[in-house]
Amino acid sequence: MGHRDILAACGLAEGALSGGDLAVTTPVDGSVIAQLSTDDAAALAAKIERARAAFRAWRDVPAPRRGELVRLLGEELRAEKDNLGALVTLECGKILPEGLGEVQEMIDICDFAVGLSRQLHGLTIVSERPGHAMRETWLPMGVCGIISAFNFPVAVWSWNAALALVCGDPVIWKPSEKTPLTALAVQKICERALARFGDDAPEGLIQLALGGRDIGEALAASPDVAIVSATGSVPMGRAVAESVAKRLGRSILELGGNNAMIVAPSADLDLALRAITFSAVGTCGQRCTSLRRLIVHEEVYSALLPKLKAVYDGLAIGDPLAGGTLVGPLIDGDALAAMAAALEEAEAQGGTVHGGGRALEDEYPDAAYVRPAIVEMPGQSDIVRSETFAPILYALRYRDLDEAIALQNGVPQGLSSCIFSTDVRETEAFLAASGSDCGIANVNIGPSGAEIGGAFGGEKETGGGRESGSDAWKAYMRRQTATVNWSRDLPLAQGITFDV
Ligand code: UN1
Repeated sequence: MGHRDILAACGLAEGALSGGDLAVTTPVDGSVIAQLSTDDAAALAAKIERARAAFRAWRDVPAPRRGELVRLLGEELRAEKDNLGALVTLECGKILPEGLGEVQEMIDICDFAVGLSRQLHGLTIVSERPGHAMRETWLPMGVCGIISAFNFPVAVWSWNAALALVCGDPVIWKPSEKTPLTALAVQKICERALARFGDDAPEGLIQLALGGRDIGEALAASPDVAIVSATGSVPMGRAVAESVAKRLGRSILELGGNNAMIVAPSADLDLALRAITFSAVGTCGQRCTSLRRLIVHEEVYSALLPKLKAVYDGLAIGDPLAGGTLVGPLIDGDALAAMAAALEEAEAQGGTVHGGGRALEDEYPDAAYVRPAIVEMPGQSDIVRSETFAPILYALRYRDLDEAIALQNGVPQGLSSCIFSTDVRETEAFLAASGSDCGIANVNIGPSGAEIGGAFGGEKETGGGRESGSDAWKAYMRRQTATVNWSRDLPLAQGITFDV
């Protein structure tokens, strides 16, 4: 399929893709595939107002009925999986199996949210007073703004939107400027689900706002946006957090990661090798969960590293739409420059670089294909402690587990982590309070590729937010504690007497 065919299959007709101020390029070959019109401040304000009105209606629709909308959305996504998956690949450059996997992640979270729509459970609590009952109820919160990044251009929206919608919250989505086409395609899919759902869904329930940083800033600053869920860089998240905190709103942050794998002496090295490769070079190293640091016991280091280098040397780098490709391009030239700069810095800090550099430059002069790099480092220097959104894997040695865990935790980020070991003492130590400090800690699987059923997010500079599964839904609702007196007396709590 040609690029135009992929766009057309997603309902993006050529006429709507020209004349605007926002140029969209495909990382596949660096060509411009659309010129889109963006929203200005006034357009966004109108959208927020519509979402506020939608909230007043949607909050009263029973949650299982709200779930029906998300069920229809999941059905529409199932029907569009191939088309949308190809568009994800075209617009952000991840290989087709990952593009399809991303749409599957959307379908999975829709299924999860449908079940959840009948399980927004609260507690009943015993009262200390006779003839009194207490209960905790979860109620819709308000408009939810979603700011998403280019690397998961649609799945991250769905983690937030599927939950927000069943929780009773309208959504306004500001996608990355680098990936607005997938957002437009998803909006069309939503419109089909809304049309099938009928009149219970108010106008303005699911909206899209295209634009740059100013749109994200305006969403964050608006007191009418009750929740702002933001995925992206640490500086972006910090700006959003400050703006939302200033008005005492609620933010859900999913920011940078600097994810490590500890490879212990007892590890199954073949398994580790496969996990390392997928998590370090998958999505061309542009997942927030990508493996960036390999902390290998000195006993197995010299067995593992040569094998890993051999795997890296044989990686199929190329057109992400073509079958058999494992490594697609970086998103753009800025990412390419950031990778080159990080490798230079790593060398200056004592590193030995294997791989790296541009690939397929003659064939794709305007795209950013690279050879993934392994950098053997003498220690955890500054560059190792910072996140570069590219396939750079820093390899470090360790002698005992305490040292490995200290290295693993010795970075500002706290998203994902893992250990490869068949020694239960080590794996349990890794998962204990004094073990990994990350939101995600895995045993004998890599740090990336999480299922939607668990809560997703991490600590420290990762921002502390949780999205997706488990009880992450609670962040999209307000908790109400109700005490009901069904007696004929008015006893006061704490035994206070107050006779009037
Ligand atoms: C991200 O990179 O922003 O666990 C999200 C994973 C995916 C999600 C990554 N399910 O790698």
